[in-house]
Amino acid sequence: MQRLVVAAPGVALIEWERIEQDTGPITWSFGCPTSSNFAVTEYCCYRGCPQTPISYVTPIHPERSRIMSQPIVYGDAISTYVRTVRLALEEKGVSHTLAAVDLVKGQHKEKDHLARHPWGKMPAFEHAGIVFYEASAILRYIDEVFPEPALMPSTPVERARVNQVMSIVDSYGYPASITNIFIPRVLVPALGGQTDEAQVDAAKPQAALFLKEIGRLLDGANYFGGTNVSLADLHVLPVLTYLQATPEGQALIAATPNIAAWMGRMSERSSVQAVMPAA
Ligand SMILES: N[C@@H](CCC(=O)N[C@@H](CS)C(=O)NCC(=O)O)C(=O)O
Repeated sequence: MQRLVVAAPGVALIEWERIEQDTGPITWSFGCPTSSNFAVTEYCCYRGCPQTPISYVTPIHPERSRIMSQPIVYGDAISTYVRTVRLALEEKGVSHTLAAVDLVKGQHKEKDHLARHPWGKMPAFEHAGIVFYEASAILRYIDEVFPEPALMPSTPVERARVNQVMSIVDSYGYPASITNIFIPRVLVPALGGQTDEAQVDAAKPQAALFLKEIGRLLDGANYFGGTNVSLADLHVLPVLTYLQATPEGQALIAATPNIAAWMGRMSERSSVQAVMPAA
């Protein structure tokens, strides 16, 4: 389904949903000021309902209509990377669809999802007919396409720090915290298996270094990018939330007071409450 915003003389913006995408007459459903829940063919509700030809209505710039298309996030609500992407959309005030791909059932390794993501990971992302994957690429795309509020800071030094923190999460923080501590400590037993203690023990120094480094990079600032929330904050939070659910993680976070305080600040955000209500 495509969305288009049109403006007509003397009429505020009207949002249209295109319900047929094939050739032939264009059929739209739309929220009409005088009548709702009906479809029209080549007519709109401008100047009375529903007899005005659609040609009376001028589409806004194509880029604007692209922006109005609603994104789809393919993944599982419990995935850290899915959460990061959904947090960015929430921060932007962009409504989206979560197309469920069940992580525990292994649906990310099935044909449908492999067609979106050949490595069988989540999330995959769709917007305005384009499908792609890799959370950092998705996050930067969201930040560019939906401009307000900016989720990257304005100076090169601050942006470098945001990019550095995101990369630290991907390269070192996620493997130590999630793959080698949270999953064996919490997920494996929840699914009836046994924790590999050697795996957890071996990961502890890496998780400690992760906490120490992001604590140093946050320093006394409110957020990783400085004054405002940035992509880095949205990248780190879901990982630390799961790490905190382990005894090892709790101890590490408690020993890094600026990170503990930052987690408290983040948990008050409406985006966080919407995407990860237990955080
Ligand atoms: N490099 C990927 C990593 C995504 C990733 O590792 N996602 C996890 C869920 S949080 C996943 O799909 N795990 C399933 C698996 O590894 O089989 C990205 O940035 O999007």
